Amino acid sequence: MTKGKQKKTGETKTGVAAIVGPPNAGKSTLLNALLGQKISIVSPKPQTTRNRIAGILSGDSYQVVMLDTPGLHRARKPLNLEMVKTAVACLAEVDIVLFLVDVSLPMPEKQLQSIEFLDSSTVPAILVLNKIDLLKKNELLPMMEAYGKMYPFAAIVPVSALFGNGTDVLLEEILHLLPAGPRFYPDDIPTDATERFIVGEIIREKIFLLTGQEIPYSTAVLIDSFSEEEAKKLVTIHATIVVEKSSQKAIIIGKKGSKLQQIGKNSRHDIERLLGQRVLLKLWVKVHRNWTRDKRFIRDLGL
Ligand SMILES: Nc1nc2c(ncn2[C@@H]2O[C@H](COP(=O)(O)OP(=O)(O)OP(=O)(O)O)[C@@H](O)[C@H]2O)c(=O)[nH]1
Ligand SMILES: [Mg+2]
Repeated sequence: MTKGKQKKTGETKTGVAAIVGPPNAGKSTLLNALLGQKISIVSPKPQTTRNRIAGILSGDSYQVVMLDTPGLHRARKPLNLEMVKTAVACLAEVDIVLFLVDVSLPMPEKQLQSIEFLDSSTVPAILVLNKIDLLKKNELLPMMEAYGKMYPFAAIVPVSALFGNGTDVLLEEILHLLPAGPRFYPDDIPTDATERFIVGEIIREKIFLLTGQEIPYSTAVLIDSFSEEEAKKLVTIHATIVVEKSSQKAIIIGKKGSKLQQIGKNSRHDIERLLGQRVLLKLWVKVHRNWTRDKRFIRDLGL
């Protein structure tokens, strides 16, 4: 669906679409489903995505740059404020907004709150009702009607990002709203993110999946070095997991280093798949006291 050579004739629809919405709605899962490949990390915990991540969707007659964004929420901590700022900034620089909600939640306060963010946007918005696999059939129509009353959406599209249902209809609706224009990227590039960045994200994802409570939210990953030895077909990566206090460092390391080993093993598996090469991954854990409040450090993380 997403791949194909550029036609010599005929017009190409191009533009930029932002996927925005409350935390945990499935924005990153949708980006991966549209691309047919995983570039953005996913976890069952909210506030997994921290940066703007671009996926490039190329087909015979279109090229759409899709921006995955951090979840819109009422933030207080500097890290979270920067995350929300990143998402809101995307609203201003795109041609289309895909506003994604989780239909398995009863239209709660949080989803309504984040619809308010659309008031600052002047571009057409498509409402994407995600996780329809969790809904009974007769529940969908009333939900579409209720959401439809909240904002003048250009279209409402039910999908299951997890199972890839409805994503073809969504793409049609997006193309319907896009103008003809020149391509921004070669067709075979799925993202503008660097391998280095994605490697850091993979490690962060494993921490989200393997640790609880505040640990994932107190963790950042820095790639210290990334060196390829072509002769050995081996990539050696050194990375530092940054936490906010020493008690968190002990948790990440685990009994006799078991937790850190598990994080390393699961990360390496995914990184090898990403790079198509063997990987030697060395992880360190470092305390940077209260880094989630350190604006300069947050900026260094690319936010
Ligand atoms: N059942 C079901 N689960 C889904 C679907 N889409 C996403 N999920 C799950 O929802 C959870 C959150 O998915 P993410 O893609 O990380 O959500 P997100 O909106 O990017 O979250 P943040 O980055 O934290 O804002 C994960 O456990 C996904 O597997 C879906 O269509 N159906
Ligand atoms: Mg995400």
